[in-house]
Amino acid sequence: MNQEVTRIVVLTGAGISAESGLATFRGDDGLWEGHRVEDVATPEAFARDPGLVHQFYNARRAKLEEVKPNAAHLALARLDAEWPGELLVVTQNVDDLHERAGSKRLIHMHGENKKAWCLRCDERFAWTGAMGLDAECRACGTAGGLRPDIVWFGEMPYEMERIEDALRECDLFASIGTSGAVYPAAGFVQTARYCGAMTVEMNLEPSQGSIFFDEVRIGPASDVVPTWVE
Ligand code: BV8
Repeated sequence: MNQEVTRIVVLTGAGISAESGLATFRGDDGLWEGHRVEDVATPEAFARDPGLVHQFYNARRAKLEEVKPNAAHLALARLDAEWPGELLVVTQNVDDLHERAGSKRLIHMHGENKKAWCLRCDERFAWTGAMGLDAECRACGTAGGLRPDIVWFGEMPYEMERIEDALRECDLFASIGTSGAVYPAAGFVQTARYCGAMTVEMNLEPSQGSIFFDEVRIGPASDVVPTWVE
């Protein structure tokens, strides 16, 4: 990393967790039991069939117990520990691999699968096991009002003001393992670029937004990210 860079924003997507064994969304495994992600990751889907949506997230939450951070997560955690300037990792992922690798300066803009949100009392809290229709809220004690604390399609991502401030201020924006298919995350590179940042993309293949990047490094994240961090 050259020294005149001081403020870095890193966006990550499902591709950074692929080599840890977590499915991405839009590869050939982009369907889940015959359902398009967009069909099970919406408030309407949850209202229509909460059991199906719980099943979708329970399966992915259970998988988190079997996987661990890979070299790309660990490289970003090293950057977090050693980088003297500003750094913010914004992940679209709802897994906990960045924090397990040691990243501290981290935002989960699409929420976290290991958190529950009670629609009765609006409290959010850690949740590790399966979540069912009769799951009880730890805060208010009522049953049947829990959903995964995840941002679905049509819902506002978390901490957008803080993210947009960081994008306007940064002088280096890096995007890792995302197809550039989902907004507002897919538009971050344009904001950073417009505000004068250098931009680099690291991905297994060119994404929908590759044309907006000054530099594109193609390859698996566990190879490309540690090299970039060095
Ligand atoms: C909002 C949580 C407004 C659920 C997710 C038309 C045009 C523009 C926008 C829209 C539109 N119609 C609708 C919209 C808005 C919509 C959207 O963008 N839709 C898309 C489909 C067009 N966006 C929203 O609804 C967002 N909210 O706009 O709110 C608003 C405003 C005011 C008030 C209220 C509301 C909310 C979007 C969040 C949805 N939730 N996730 C869950 O995770 O289950 S999105 C979901 O997709 C995941 O978070 C995922 O991270 C994200 C993006 O996918 P990727 O991470 O990029 O994963 P993908 O599989 O696509 O790609 C993986 C990449 O990795 C590939 O490129 C692959 O090559 C690469 N890769 C694979 N292996 C490796 C690798 N790279 C490196 N190494 C490897 N080994």
